[in-house]
Amino acid sequence: MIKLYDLIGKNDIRFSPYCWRIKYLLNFKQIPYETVPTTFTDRLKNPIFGESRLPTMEDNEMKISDSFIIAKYIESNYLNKNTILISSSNIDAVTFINNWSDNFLNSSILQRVLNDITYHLDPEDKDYFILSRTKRFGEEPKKYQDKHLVIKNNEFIKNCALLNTQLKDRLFILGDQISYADMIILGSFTWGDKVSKNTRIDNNLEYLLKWKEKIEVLCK
Ligand SMILES: N[C@@H](CCC(=O)N[C@@H](CS)C(=O)NCC(=O)O)C(=O)O
Repeated sequence: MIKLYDLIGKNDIRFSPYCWRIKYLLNFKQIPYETVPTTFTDRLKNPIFGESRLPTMEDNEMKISDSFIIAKYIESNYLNKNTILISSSNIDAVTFINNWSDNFLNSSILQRVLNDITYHLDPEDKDYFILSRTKRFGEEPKKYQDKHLVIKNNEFIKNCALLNTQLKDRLFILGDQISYADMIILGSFTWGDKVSKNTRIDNNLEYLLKWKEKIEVLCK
């Protein structure tokens, strides 16, 4: 059975957007899997990871990392299940959404939740997270989040508005068929929802809200 190393925090909270993408894909395709709860510092201590991050997956003696590589592996090795979510006809669009989410949507979420994540970590992980993120962003998570929270028309609001416009005329992110792009974006919103109240979608964005509700059911 597929084994998925899944990032956890305090009280077994699962909050990695990249791990959620894969769990949503596996759930949708009804492929059985088990998760291996893994904290930030478990990953650092366990030599099976090396430079690999979470999610990391083991299947048939193979170890694969990076959510997009994992998703493509699942798509080509579990062909017989349900709909095709990544195909030769949508791969460029899905790749664009993967890059856009990693570079724009996720950073706009991080601006609003970086410090809130620390409340969901056990002491050892919390120390590691604060230290590594302070190094990455050049200031402590609390300062970083506080600074971004006061921005009125911020990046998160703009990204949500863009997604709402995209969903006005189509059922799913890439048209009238569900694709892996839907799982990528839902994974990002799930991350925000799990750790904070700062990434609630505005009630005016009805298309985005309806889409989110629908995909959550389909990927349960
Ligand atoms: N591009 C990678 C990103 C994976 C990633 O950054 N995962 C985070 C968890 S959300 C991680 O493992 N971080 C380890 C760390 O910060 O020490 C993917 O799509 O899987």
